[in-house]
Amino acid sequence: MNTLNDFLGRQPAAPELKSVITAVASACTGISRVVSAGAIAGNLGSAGHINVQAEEQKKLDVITNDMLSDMMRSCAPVAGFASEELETVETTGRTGGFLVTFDPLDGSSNIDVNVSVGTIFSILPAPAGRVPAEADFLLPGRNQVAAGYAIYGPQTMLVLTLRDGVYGFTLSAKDEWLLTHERLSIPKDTKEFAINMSNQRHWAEPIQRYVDGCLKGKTGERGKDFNMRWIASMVADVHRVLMRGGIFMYPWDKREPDRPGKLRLMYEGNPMALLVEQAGGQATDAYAPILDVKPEKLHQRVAVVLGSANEVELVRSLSNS
Ligand code: P6P
Repeated sequence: MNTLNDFLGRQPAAPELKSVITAVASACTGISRVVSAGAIAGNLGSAGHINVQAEEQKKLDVITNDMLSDMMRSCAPVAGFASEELETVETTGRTGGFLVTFDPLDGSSNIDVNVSVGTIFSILPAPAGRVPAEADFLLPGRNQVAAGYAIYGPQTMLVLTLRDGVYGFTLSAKDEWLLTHERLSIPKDTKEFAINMSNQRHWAEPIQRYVDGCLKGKTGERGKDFNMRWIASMVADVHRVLMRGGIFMYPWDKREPDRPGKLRLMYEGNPMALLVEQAGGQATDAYAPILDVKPEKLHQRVAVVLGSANEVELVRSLSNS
């Protein structure tokens, strides 16, 4: 079977980009082993402090952030990186090459109950000839040169795009990433929606209407029954959408009206939006493509409605009407 190395060897991308992807994949191999060791290695539970997101950090949030950060520091084409777990960007002193943003362990609230979690990453061009500043990271998602995630589930998989389709690699017992999924494609229609229903009373009216239509199923205007899923790990929910279609939503809600949504643009919304668009789906903030959002802050949040194109388009038309 083809390895990630074989695959990258066939891509017309710059060797420097390929080495960044190889470095991220290598870190994810290590993270997979650390995550699966769980309680045996004493890695579960709280790290005992609050991160920049005002969320309680798990031990594995810290461990995995350190693993990825160390890997980025030692990867020559990386000029700087940003993490969900770090208040601001870190520069490597090198110039040119690439900027990497990542969520080292997405869904970590699921760790202690052994539910799939993942690492999400986004790769952007670095400014030429100078050490990057935080402002250099604030590029719209359309500027990403590559993006992907690792999902630590029954299999550990790496799902990756270099802007020419979406490819899946499965981690072997010999720590090789084997190409197992070529050109993932999201069906245009679906009968499966993913949203945290406990927030229903807080959503904007168009989202209420859309979900209500799904719940009414055959008895309502949709004329077909729907299924619902909510894993509460974005990586796992989006992976399911990439594998079999569906619509994933984390919309704005009125509990924090000044906050666009819960998920973060730079290392959750943008990389997932690139993957979904590359797989023939749509990814919006309910109104417009996520990839067109101009970032203002490193840790800014974004509403997310992504997946099967026709379903996302329906939400978008309801929201814009
Ligand atoms: P809720 C995990 O904490 C996360 O950031 C995403 O991975 C996931 O989709 C979402 O939050 C789950 O949020 O409010 O349902 O727990």
